[in-house]
Formats: sequence, structure tokens, C-alpha cells
Amino acid sequence: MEIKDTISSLVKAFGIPGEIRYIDTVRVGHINGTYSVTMDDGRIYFVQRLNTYVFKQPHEIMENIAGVTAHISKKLEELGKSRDGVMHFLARDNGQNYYESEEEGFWRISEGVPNALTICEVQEASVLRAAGKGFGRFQNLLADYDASTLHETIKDFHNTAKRIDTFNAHVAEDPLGRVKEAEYEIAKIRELTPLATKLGQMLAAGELPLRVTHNDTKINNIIFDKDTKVAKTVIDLDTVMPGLVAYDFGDAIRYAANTAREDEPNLSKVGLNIEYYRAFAKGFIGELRSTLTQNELDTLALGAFTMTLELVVRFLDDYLVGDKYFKTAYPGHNLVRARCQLRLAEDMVKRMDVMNEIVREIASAG
Ligand code: GN1
Ligand code: MG
Repeated sequence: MEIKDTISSLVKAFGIPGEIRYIDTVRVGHINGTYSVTMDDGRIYFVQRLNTYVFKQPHEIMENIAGVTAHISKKLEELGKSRDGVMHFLARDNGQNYYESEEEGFWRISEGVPNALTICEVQEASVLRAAGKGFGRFQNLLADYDASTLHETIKDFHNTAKRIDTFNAHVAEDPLGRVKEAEYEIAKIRELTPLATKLGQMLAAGELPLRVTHNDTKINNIIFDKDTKVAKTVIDLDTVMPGLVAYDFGDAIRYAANTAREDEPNLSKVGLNIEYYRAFAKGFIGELRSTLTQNELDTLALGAFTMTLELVVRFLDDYLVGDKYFKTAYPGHNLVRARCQLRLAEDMVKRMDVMNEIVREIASAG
């Protein structure tokens, strides 16, 4: 079936009234396939095909999302705040918030957020401050969510040590003969492994609390208000799971406080934008100050490095095994991404003291 036919049958299956005016492909995100559908009365819906290679248990994801979004709505209502910004997935007549078929795969539809702005490349520090607030608030809203009811949608998602083990096994196997292209990167990963696995060791030793975290805090997973540039909604809830606060802080910094794009091939452009780092930290810590433990504050900067190195490993691993996980735009894209992330990780190692000092300043500013 052509995609427009699939989408129009989905629109009917979910009981959306009216006719489709147009369909756009949304090219943000490396995993799922997303289309924005505008109806004849101007309403917008996001129709998304879940990548079931990545998410093996799609029903569990939709169960998590239903629980998490209901909780957030209820909290906002109690606080007397607008619920506009909560992601809303449509349910069909049979109560299911998805549609599934052998031939077409696993689909879901969410309502568009009015006056929405998605940002992929940051141009000003104020956006980072707003994003920090948005992700911090998200975590606050879920602070009392019963984590034991959440399915682990991707097992060991941020288990950096395990990811490195898998990667090392693939280096040894070298299934496509690509290892020779990445000798420098492989050596560096090995050198940086002790630092990258420290956070996981602290977790195992009970030195850091597990919270309900988002785990994929790229800035394009926040919807901003087009006019005020305030963070309205956190989206992409597929990986909401128990995790460390440093994962959410760290992954956001990795992506948005890079002086270049995530896949910049010219490595001389890549590094940590310390002003953006500070702005995000201000927004994030400002929201969470009363709940963060000293160990959590002390590991935020380490989290940024850890998430960055973890992505080096994930991108390079995917390259070595034939680009099965992340969508790529050209051959070698995952290698380019890995090199870029490695340059950023190396820069963070050099500036770890400054990064820690900034967190301390912000935390003690009250
Ligand atoms: C993927 O779906 P998207 O693009 O928001 C990935 C993240 C990575 C990110 C790297 C489920 O996120 O973990 O950090 O790409 N999501 C999943 O850009 O693996
Ligand atoms: Mg995602």
C-alpha cells in the first residue's frame, strides 16, 4: 500500500473526522517514521510508525505512555496549570491507542500541539535555558510516579558498560571488515572506558537514586511555543524508564551544547559550548534543586561525558554491523556521527573541572 493510502486508512481507523488536506514527512528523529497530517479544518495530527526493530515490545511502550501522560495531566490539573502541553495519543473505538497489522506494522496517532516550534539546531543560549526547565519540570512531574509499573522498553538502554562489551565483541568479530577504518576511535574508546563506566558503578553501589527519567533528551524532543519560546511539551516518550538524572542532563548537553551538529564531519568545528552548557544547567537545576542529592549534582557533568561516549559506541557499533539501528542519510553516516561525538567527548574530558564548577556555582546560588 502507498503511504498516503495507509495514512488515510489510519485516520479513519482512529475516527478522525473530515478529509486530509496534506501529508508531510517529518525528518526529525533517527528511529521511527513520522508524518504530519493536516486535516481540512486545519487540525494537525502526527501519525507515526513505530520501529519494531528497535522497540521489540510496542504494546508495552503504549502502556507506559498511557500511564505517564495520564499522570502528568492529573498533576498539572492539581497544580491548576494548563494541560495543553501534554502529549495526547488517540484511542480507537476498541480502546487501543495503536493500530497494528502484519503488513503495515505498528502505528499510533498523537494530536499536534498548537503554535508548536521544534528546534534542531540551537542559535541562542536562552533556548537551552528553556529546554533545561522543560526537561527538569518533566522529571518533577514524574517524581512520584510508581516506577515499578513501567516496562523497560529497551533493556539496558543506558548501561554503558554493557554497550561497550557488545561493541568490543563486534570489533573482535568485524563482520563487514570495517574495523580498520576506526582504529583511532576504537583505541580511544578503550582508553576512556574506565571514566565512561563510573556512573554505572555508582548506580550499582547504591550511591545514586533511580528516578523516572526520559532518557532521550535531545532538544528536538521538546516542543517550544513559537512566540514565547517557552518549553510547552516533552515528546518522544518511548524510552521513559527508571534511570539516572545524569542521563537526562547529559544527553541534552551532548546534543544541544555541541558547537556543531551531531554528525558534523569537520571535527575542528566540534566541541562543548560552555555558555550553552551553563544555560541548560541553570534551567535544569533550577527546577530540580530541592530534590537532587549531592552525588547527583556531582555527577551531572560526568553524565554529559558518559552519554556522549555512549553514543560514540552506539554509532560506531551500528557502523561495524551494517547500520541496522539508526536511520542514515548516506553510507558512512554512522562513522561520521561516531567521530563527531568522540571529538566532543574528548573536549568534555579536558573541561570536566569547569563543567563541575559551573554546576556547583548554580546549585549554591540558591
Ligand atoms: C535516537 O529517536 P531519536 O532520534 O530521538 C535514539 C537515542 C539517541 C539519538 C541520537 C530509542 O533518538 O537514544 O541518543 O537517536 N533513540 C533510541 O541522536 O535509540
Ligand atoms: Mg527517540
